[in-house]
Amino acid sequence: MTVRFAGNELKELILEASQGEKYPLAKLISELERPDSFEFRKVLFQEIESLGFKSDRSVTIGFTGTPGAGKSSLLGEISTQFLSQTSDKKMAVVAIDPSSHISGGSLLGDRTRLSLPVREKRIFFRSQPSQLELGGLNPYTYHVIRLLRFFFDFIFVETVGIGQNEIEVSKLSDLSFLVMVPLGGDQIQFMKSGIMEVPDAFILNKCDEESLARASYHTLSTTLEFLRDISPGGAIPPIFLTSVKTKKGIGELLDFILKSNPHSKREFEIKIQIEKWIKTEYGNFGLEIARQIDLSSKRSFEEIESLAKSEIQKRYK
Ligand SMILES: Nc1nc2c(ncn2[C@@H]2O[C@H](COP(=O)(O)OP(=O)(O)OP(=O)(O)O)[C@@H](O)[C@H]2O)c(=O)[nH]1
Ligand SMILES: [Mg+2]
Repeated sequence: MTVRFAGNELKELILEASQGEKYPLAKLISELERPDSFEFRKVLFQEIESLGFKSDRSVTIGFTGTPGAGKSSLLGEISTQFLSQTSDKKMAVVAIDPSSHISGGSLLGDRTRLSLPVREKRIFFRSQPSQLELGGLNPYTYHVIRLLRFFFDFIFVETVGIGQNEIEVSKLSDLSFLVMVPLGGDQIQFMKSGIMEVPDAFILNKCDEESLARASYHTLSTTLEFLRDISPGGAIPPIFLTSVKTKKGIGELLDFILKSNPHSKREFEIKIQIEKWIKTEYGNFGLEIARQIDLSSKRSFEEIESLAKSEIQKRYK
């Protein structure tokens, strides 16, 4: 990669982005979304760390669910309440959009049903076209999230889907929600079949009506009873009943998120993401080799990436 940023330009972009300036942040993200971002990533993350930014206290929150369950609407309402309930916290939303075309680096996720002041520095939106099948995580999502973690206290990742996608998002989330609507019989069947990784919490959205809400809550919590036998401590995940229409339950949901102190999965995260990248790039053959190398999570993603790459290429010859 040629050097895209001369002199102090990168440092200035980082400092401006850290202040919540949207254009510099969008510019950094666009660089991370290039297929050949390796050199840039190396320089970027080194520079950020040398400037003293830390990312370990940021919380990543996955919002997954069936199309149209109201994920974007919920995140819109959460954003609004976030601004009034907190004074010094910052949040970002990354929406992985299965259907829209490339939004040309738009500053506001265009499908987030939201109109917040563009100048609001405590909130940042980004929509990423999914380059895989329906709702699949974008290959660059992980690096974008890594960057955002240095600047935002909370990062919400919205993806469509249930099953595999839900699992993909939960791999990089500290806290994952499954958003459903009342009487989603298919979804409940799906859960029963045990394929799905259990999210940290459920949201039943569109609970505009009390009776429907109660019935659905009952169905879902009964379905989840089986978890008592298999989960540590016999706990079942919390279920939030929300309505964007009546604003019901959203305050409680936000409260839960703000107070959450999730058990970080970061130590496994790099390994998981490295293996995912190797599998895409080199298939099972690469994976086998990579598993023999000491990919200690103490190193940065880029260091492990380049080590794995050279080992795999050596063995290919
Ligand atoms: N009645 C009612 N409608 C809602 C509620 N939340 C969202 N909607 C509506 O449901 C539709 C889909 O909402 P979105 O927020 O786009 O849903 P989504 O899950 O982000 O959809 P995709 O990103 O396409 O998967 C919109 O027409 C919303 O206005 C709610 O609580 N009650
Ligand atoms: Mg949406």
